[in-house]
Amino acid sequence: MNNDLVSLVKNRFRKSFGNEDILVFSPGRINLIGEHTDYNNGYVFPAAIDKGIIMALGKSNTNRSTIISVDMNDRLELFLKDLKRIEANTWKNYIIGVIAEIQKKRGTLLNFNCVFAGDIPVGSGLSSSAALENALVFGCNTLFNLKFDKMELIHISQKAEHNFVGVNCGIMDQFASMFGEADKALFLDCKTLQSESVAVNMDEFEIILINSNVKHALAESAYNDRYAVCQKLIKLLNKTSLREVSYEELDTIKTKISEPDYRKGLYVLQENDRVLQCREALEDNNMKKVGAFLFQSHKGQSEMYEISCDELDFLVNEAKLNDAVIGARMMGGGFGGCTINLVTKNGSEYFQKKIAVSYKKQFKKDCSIYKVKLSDGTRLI
Ligand code: GAF
Repeated sequence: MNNDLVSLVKNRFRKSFGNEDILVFSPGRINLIGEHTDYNNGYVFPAAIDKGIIMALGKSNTNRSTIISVDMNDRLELFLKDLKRIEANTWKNYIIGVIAEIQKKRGTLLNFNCVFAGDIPVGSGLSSSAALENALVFGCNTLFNLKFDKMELIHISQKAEHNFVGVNCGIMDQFASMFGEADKALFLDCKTLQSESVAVNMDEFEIILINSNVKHALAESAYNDRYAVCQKLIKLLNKTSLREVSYEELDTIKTKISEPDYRKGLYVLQENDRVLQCREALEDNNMKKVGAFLFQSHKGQSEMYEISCDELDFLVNEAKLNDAVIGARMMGGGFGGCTINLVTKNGSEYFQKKIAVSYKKQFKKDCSIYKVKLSDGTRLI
């Protein structure tokens, strides 16, 4: 927990509104493996991390609700009876979306004040958006005793993203942020929403995230394009999701679709298989094997699903050349953001120094490096 951030949020709330009623921490997430499989009803293997959003909330007697983002140095004044999406791409739509989706189920809320700040770099693939949605939905649920269970809360968060932000995201990010467990990764079947927490033995390894600091301007529309390709494939195959499709079935439409679309479908099928194999390897405590699946996953994402970029490919290739790294791949929606690296503790420092230098030399800009721990999910603090 970032105590400086907690103090910052508390102080800002007290300065603006008096004492807060509740304080929430909602984490970002990593994903070991299983990328772009969630909206295909497939398997994912994420974990919550020790970076996230701190949010203070309190009831208000005024005629509007005020939400302050400390990081953006910005505020939002809302009349809760009349909520509309804002046209511009802004953090405010996450807030408006969550409140609107709650109100669809529980009617207009009483007014409240809210102050939040985070230590997840925005657009880095660590899901600052799900952390924000979950912080707010969890906070309102507690503040107003709305009696949603956690599964309902994450569906509200996801709907906010679909209907107010305009991203057709799956459920992985909201699930991991809400249900995360310290030192564990969550194997999740996105079709049944059954999950199993698997201990990740980090005695010898560290999880190092390397942020390419690339933010693709069209990342959201490119994400939706991938979603659309998968929808097109299942329509042709007369299935409800790619989870229901076998390799043989996919081959039956090979001549009816473009080669890039075929490869994208094939990637999803293969990535689902990799998640299952990776879980076995993790349960056998065979970290080298886990790492090998990460490298394979990156190759699929880059060459088949086409969601990588030069900077991410460079970071993974450099990692592969370093003996201390047993696995690396790009992570999250893609087109920029972070790579995840499994690195031996002994060689980690040297690896970090070396890759920072080579990245700078190659792209004339800095990457950012974070060491993360697997953490518990959204909670009161
Ligand atoms: C983003 C989405 F929000 C997730 O639902 C998931 O699809 C991920 O990209 C890719 O695996 O983080």
